[in-house]
Amino acid sequence: MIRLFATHEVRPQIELEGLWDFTALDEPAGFPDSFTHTLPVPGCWEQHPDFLTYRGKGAYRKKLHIRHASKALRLEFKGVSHTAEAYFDGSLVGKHYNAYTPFSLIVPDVAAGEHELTVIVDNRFSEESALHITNDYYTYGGIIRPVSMERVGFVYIERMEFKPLRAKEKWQADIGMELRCLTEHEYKVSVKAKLGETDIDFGEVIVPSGKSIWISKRVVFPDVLPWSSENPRLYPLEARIFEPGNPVEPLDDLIERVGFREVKLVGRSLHINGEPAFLKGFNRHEDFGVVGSAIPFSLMVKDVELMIEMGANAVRTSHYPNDELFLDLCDEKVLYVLEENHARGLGLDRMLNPNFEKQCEDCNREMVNNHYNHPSIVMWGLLNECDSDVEEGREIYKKQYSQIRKLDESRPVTSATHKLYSDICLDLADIVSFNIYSGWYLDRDPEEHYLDVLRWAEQHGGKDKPVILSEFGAAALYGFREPTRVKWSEERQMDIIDRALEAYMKRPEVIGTFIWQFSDCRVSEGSDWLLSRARTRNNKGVVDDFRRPKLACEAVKKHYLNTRKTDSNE
Ligand code: ADA
Repeated sequence: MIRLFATHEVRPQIELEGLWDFTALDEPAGFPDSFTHTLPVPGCWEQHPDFLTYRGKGAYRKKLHIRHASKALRLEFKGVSHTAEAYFDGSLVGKHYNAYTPFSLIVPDVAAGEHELTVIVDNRFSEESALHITNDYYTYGGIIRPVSMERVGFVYIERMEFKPLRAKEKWQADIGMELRCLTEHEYKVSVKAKLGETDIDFGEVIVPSGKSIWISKRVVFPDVLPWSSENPRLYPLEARIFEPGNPVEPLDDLIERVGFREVKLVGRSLHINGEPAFLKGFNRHEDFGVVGSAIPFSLMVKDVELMIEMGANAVRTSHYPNDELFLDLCDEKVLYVLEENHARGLGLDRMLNPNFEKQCEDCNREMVNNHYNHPSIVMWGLLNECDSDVEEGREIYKKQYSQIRKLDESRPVTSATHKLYSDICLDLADIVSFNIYSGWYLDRDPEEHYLDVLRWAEQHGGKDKPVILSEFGAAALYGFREPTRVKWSEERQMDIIDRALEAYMKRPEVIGTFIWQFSDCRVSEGSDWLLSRARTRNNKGVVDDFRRPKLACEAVKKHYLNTRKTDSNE
């Protein structure tokens, strides 16, 4: 399943889901001529008994029977982990780096008949890869998210952006659209859209040969309902293009699903549609027992239901952009999302890797452009726990804040720091976010520790800014219960989370708490994590990797269900 709604009625689209041929590739890897296995797409190759810990290259192949010749096929990959080279009938058609962002490719002039799509996937760590490194989560291998194949013509709609604007209880929106032309000649089209009962006419537009153009329009919507926690009203926004003079047969379409909601920081409060909101959140990795990062929809629903059952209303996509299906679900169920770019714990040596800047820029752009329309996303996060305490680091933070703000001026931007007494980037953020492990790595009471950190932050760029506790928590091994309540026991984890929530949630400047973490996750096997990560898992989940609840769930419920209203801190 690609999305929770159909994105096209006009453009033919099919999902290339199912069993694909697969073979592991040895170095030096040429183009594969034979295949040894079949593997599911979407899926991680670690699901197969022969590849449980395989780190290397692998080739996936899908035979395609194409009924109608087309000007172009548009292939969209929602996530390939972590590097992809795509070949159509043996010719390279595109490359992409980063497991967690979507990318699309155009294959021109495709004849009817039999064809072959081959994707060479690489999940190795090397100097080429600045973001995927051995880490406190696992970089799985494979085509981990859906792939779709679409037939497009001379001109098509690449994407749409919907920015709702609330003016005196009335709603307007800026609607933008990218049109692409694939012919040698410019192409004139008339562009129309519809949202609810409102028809929107963009008029006639000339799309220059071989190029993209961006068109936009501000539209007033007198009778729409806002997207809110009580009623998460979502509207299809349907755009179509036509040959001028032929308003009956559309050439192409794109459907987005949007909601009317506005995010604002007012002093030290977060306002959603004018109401103060408090984010009662979890950090969540895309990792689930045997399926790894290729989480099927039913298990995404399970995660969302479990979080909501504990009283949560927010999730931080630590530490990378998430599958759009999960974001669709957050739109429907109202889990506010702090969506994070992909860069966890990278020190200056990594940040100065020659590929770092480009790989981050691509990730930021792909994240914001692809996820712009989700009302559930209420803020962007960048560079979790990178080197924000040195001048070279600060330059990088500055660039990324400015890039994200240029791409989207409608959401606040933050960055989770653990440089609690040395960060020099707090002034750049809209919200100050601390990762703070009082009671676990540091034997300090959370309230006293937090107040100390806050005092320091106030004098070092964070004055008068709202605060998020972006990570706090403790590890516990599922089933290890101990009257002594020692570290690693479920009891100690519960105590630490209980005390932390008690300390943080009452603070007036705190607009959100994100427990580290929702579920246990697999980590890289390596010396860095050998001693602190029993079972090669990060065990700080309040549920384990198969979602069995630990005692800490009760502490979460105590605070998230009973203190502060569902989403308001008034
Ligand atoms: C950091 C980091 C997380 C995780 C956590 C921990 O704050 O951002 O990814 O590694 O520490 O468990 O120690």
